[in-house]
Amino acid sequence: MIWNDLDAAIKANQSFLLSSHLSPDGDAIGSQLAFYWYLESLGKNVTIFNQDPIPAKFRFLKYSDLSNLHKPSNKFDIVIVLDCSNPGRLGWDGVMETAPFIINFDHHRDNTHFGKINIVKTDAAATGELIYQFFVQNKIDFPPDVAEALYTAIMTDTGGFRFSNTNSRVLRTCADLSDRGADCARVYDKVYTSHSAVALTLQAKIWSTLAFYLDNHVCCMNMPLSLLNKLGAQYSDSEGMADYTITATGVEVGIMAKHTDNETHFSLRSRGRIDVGKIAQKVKGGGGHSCAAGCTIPEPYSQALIKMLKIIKKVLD
Ligand SMILES: [Mn+2]
Repeated sequence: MIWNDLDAAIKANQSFLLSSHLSPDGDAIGSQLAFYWYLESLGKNVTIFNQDPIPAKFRFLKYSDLSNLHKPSNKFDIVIVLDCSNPGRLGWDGVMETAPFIINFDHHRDNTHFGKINIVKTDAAATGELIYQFFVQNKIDFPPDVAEALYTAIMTDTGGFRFSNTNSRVLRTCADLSDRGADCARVYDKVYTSHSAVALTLQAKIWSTLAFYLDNHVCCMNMPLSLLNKLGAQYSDSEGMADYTITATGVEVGIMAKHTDNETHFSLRSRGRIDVGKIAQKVKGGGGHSCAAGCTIPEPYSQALIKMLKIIKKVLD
């Protein structure tokens, strides 16, 4: 049983590094903080390092101030990589040299099983849900702060319980997390309705780029990354905009593009019929879930968009 392997590996080792993907989201962060608590409670030495900073909206979570911005130079017994489908998505090099033992804890279906232990369950709504299952199966009694971190992980990866990965198991898990002290209204308020004035201004600019293609089956918005500097906004202030691209009836694929002069990153969304993970995989390095995926085309936005629309058109036809 995989939980026993995990349990044994943790018990046999002392120093741990926790890390997750670039632009960490609620699941990446909530999962790390919950696991940080667990390892700390066992008396382990635990370091958290993420290539990108924790967005302000998640800093209400306990331990969120412990994520290092600089890669530790020392070696660890184990690196636990959470919510990250392959080492490239970490955004930092040398994970295999950082520790002799990698634990890969994830729910992305394009996960490359790069760990010595791979806990990859693609039917889980969030990595946080897997950690919850580990805690419950091992009868680990976790405090309200940890329940709140796991609740945040699941709430954000289900788009606030709106996406098709929301099911009765997920809701029962969240009900239990509420019983254990997660404050649902507080988490919602912190994550979804605590924008700064600058963030809303940025989002208004992004909305103004709204365009429809392929007989209105595709909705697209875009943001030049230079806009962030111009407004004094953070990258994370634009998070969540991709989800609005599939709110128009008739739209099958939503595109949110973020671009520099020579590179365009696409976040893709689907209402369910089209598998955007497969669309993203047609671009080198791309991938993701069937309803939310991403890829990068090393070309200016206008050219990259033409390529992306060509790929989508083939799938729609
Ligand atoms: Mn996730």
